[in-house]
Amino acid sequence: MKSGFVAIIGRPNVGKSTILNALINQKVSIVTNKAQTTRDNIKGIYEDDEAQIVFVDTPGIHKPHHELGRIMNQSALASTSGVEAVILVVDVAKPFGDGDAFLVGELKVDCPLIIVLNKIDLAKIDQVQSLKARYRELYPKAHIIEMSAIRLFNVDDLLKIIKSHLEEGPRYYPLGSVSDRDESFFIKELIREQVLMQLREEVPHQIAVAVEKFQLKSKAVVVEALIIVDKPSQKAIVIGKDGARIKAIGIKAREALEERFHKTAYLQLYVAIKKDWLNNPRLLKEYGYK
Ligand SMILES: Nc1nc2c(ncn2[C@@H]2O[C@H](COP(=O)(O)OP(=O)(O)OP(=O)(O)O)[C@@H](O)[C@H]2O)c(=O)[nH]1
Ligand SMILES: [Mg+2]
Repeated sequence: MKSGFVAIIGRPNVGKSTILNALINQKVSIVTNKAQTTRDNIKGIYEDDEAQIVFVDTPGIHKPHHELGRIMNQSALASTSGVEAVILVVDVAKPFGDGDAFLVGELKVDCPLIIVLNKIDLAKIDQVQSLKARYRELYPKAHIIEMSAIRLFNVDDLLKIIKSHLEEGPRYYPLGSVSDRDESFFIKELIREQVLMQLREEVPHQIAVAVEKFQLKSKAVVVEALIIVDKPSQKAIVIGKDGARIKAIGIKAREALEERFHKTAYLQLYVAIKKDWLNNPRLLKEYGYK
């Protein structure tokens, strides 16, 4: 069989995680309308009769403002070495800007590059054409493909292009594997996804989730988790008036747990303040960000 690793990189919010989930037809990576949703390199494993492809979803590359941001950029950029191909995802509905130039400057690719112009459902034809011309000039040898990940448009074509660059190789993960991450990682991410979706503006970026307890029983899943914030004002925002917001987060997160485990979920959420955790190496490590 053919096999190999493929990194998915790009600016925040362009649809990298949506593409990964579409490629492997499973929800491995959380998706929200907020930039910087993904914080870790997350592997999603695709397998069919011909090939096993290990996709690596990565955090959006951006100008960092804290240590966590620097770690996120580093892991995204590091994912491009030692892989069989790199997918660079671009939001085709946005004009080429400083953030794109920053990424192009940071990016060094020494393997086949596939540029995905995503969100064509939102773009006008001339937007697509001018962005395509720009990337064609920047990367003359790259494949350029238009896509709407949300509508699953051209996902199969992307797979075909990737397979054309793979060689015979071992099965890196056992048959049936979906990801390299364990259940407590997915629980943390499902809760963080709900926090991100319920909060606006700057606060979501300054939140971490730590799973304190996780028990899988025959008919139930029991979870206790901490929502970690950076300052007291954020704690008040997460809790909301009369506890309304944390209650809403809890309800949605519990539903997500029930959907994932097909069991009744019992979820307790607490909020803790850890001042400046985004710049504290010890706390970053404790919350799983190396
Ligand atoms: N209209 C449209 N929206 C899309 C498409 N693909 C993704 N989105 C939306 O774009 C937003 C960001 O998607 P993500 O997959 O989280 O983007 P990402 O690149 O992983 O973002 P980060 O993890 O923050 O770097 C979500 O609201 C998606 O639903 C698409 O093809 N069309
Ligand atoms: Mg993402």
